[in-house]
Amino acid sequence: MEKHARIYIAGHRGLVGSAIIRRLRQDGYTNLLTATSQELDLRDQAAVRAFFEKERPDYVFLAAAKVGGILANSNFPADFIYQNLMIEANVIESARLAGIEKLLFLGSTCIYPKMAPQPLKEEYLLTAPLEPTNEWYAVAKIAGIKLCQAYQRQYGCKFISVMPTNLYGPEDNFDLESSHVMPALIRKFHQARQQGEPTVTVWGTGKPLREFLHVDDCADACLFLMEHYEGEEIVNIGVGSDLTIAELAELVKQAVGFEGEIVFDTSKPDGTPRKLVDVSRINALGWRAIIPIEEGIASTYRWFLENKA
Ligand code: GFB
Repeated sequence: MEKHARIYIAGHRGLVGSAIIRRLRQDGYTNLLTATSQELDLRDQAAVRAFFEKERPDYVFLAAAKVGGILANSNFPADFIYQNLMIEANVIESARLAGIEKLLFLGSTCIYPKMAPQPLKEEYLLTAPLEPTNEWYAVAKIAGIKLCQAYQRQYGCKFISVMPTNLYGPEDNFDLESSHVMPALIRKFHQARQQGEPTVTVWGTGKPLREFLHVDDCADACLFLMEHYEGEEIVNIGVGSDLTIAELAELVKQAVGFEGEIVFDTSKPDGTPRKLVDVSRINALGWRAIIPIEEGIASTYRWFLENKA
């Protein structure tokens, strides 16, 4: 990507989009294109086509999506499947019509089967049933992957798909009902410390294993793949190691300085038992994550204190 290339970041206010913007600015890219959801409703086909025709971006990072944690995914299946399908289909088709140079689509590791062998290799896609708590979101993300692959085959478009593992960092959603586990725990431990509460409740059994990637590492990987990868196959982005939710809760407890007890609410779902990605493909291309989880939790907690507390 040339420094003056016109780069559209769809979803620039979200966790991933905002990290991609920070990174592009830091690297000296000057011609960044964004639109808020009030300015452009990505579910509106005519509006998205008109936007691409007028703005004519060279590169697109498709980070816009309806996202949420395990409870939001279970409670709002229609929103998760419909909104994501519309966003992907509209942006991808409009990008083709506008003749853009290249597009990077952000998927998710929940596209892999619930009981797939670990670590999750890219070729496990569509080999067995999905995790029920997020199958609606996963089906939409799989459709996005297939759109990119189909457009590569039929039209020769350079549309690539990447699958980041569970992400966290600045600009995350810290709402306890709809967030993912990392921001939820940061907020819960912080509030419990502030209010002198004796316990913090963690959902599920604490036994599920998750891998956590700092969003700045994810943005770095996205820029790297935009520059160096053109294949039809999906590419995982992760750190290559995981921990239990109970271990994560201990780390957040220490980072926040909470001294009470952790209690598990087993009436809440665990979700998929393990979700560790195989990172050999992206490692072989020459990329690896560098932000240790302890450092990432500490900096995310600082961001939370400065912006959300
Ligand atoms: O991050 P999370 O909501 O989503 O939950 P998934 C991960 C694990 O943390 C589950 C547990 O076992 C939760 O039960 N957990 C413990 C909590 N305490 C909490 C809490 O206070 N809040 C939340 N949210 N979880 C998501 C998918 O699955 O992964 C999305 O729903 C997406 O579609 C995302 O793919 C990456 O890791 O289970």
